[in-house]
Amino acid sequence: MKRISLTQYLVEEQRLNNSIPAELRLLIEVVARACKTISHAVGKGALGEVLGSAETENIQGEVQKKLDILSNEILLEANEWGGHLAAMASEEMESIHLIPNRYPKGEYMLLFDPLDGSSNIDVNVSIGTIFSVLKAPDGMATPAEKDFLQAGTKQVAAGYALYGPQTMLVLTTGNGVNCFTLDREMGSWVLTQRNMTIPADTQEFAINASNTRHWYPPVTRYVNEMLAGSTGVRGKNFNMRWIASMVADVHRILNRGGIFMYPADAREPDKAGKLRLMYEANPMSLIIEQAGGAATNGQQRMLDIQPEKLHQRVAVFLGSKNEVERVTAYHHEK
Ligand code: AHM
Ligand code: MG
Repeated sequence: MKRISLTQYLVEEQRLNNSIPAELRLLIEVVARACKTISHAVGKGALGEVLGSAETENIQGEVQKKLDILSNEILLEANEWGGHLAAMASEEMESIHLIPNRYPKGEYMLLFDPLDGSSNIDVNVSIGTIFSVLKAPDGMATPAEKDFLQAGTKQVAAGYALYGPQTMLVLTTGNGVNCFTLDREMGSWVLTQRNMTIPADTQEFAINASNTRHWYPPVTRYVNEMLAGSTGVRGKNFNMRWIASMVADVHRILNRGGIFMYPADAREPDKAGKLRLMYEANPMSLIIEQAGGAATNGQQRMLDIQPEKLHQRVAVFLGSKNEVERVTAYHHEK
């Protein structure tokens, strides 16, 4: 196999399609390098004394793990000095992070969930980093939270690193989805899958079924129809998978199709689900759409939602197109 590194891929993409300006290329390489560092820390586990709780709470009121904080610091430090960013925002930080005065500023803004799948950190199950890249609005002076509140369609790049049996980086710059595998001995990202595509139909779904009693009727109907299998209205059997790491669930769907759901439910009617629009739903939705899938909040296309708050939550339905369209249609029926 001829090995194509992440750097070679980005340079060629820039030459061929002019889709990756030099600053964006630097940004992606810096994020990818930070993910290597996080992967190393995750891989050490107890040997690196990085497991367990940090006994602090993040803005969402969730107890942070040591690795959540470490991953956040790794991404902040890696991205401060390159001159490619105007500001950063993280699921783990209440307010946006400005680039220190001593460094030059760039035109991009980076958002990330430094380590997604927190409940899996201490049990050696796959976890990941999710990131999204926006452009600073024209004429922006000092970046403020409102400058980040751009619809998902405005993302110029999005990706995730998956820390599983292999460490992978899945990336889109709006021109398809490509996957790189970390060669741990060489320390380099190698292109291993080009133009990932999601089949439009599937017989696999992912949802946390322990919340069944809280679901709203469209979700209950949709899941019950799948559970009825070949004797029900769907006329076929469905399989279920739930890893509780969005990165790992999305990665499976990118590879063999499926639908991922984290609906809003009646537990906390004021909260639109668990997942965050800016750090989780939007970057994943761009990747899914770029691979031919679909993503909605049950009502509308995810990427069209105008964010109102940095840490906004959203219901998520994403994956194989025909299934996402079906469950979205159920929400529209009276
Ligand atoms: P986190 O950002 O605190 O890790 O939460 C997000 C994760 C997703 O990766 C995953 O899909 C979901 O939470 C799992 O939730 P649950 O524990 O309710 O099944
Ligand atoms: Mg998360």
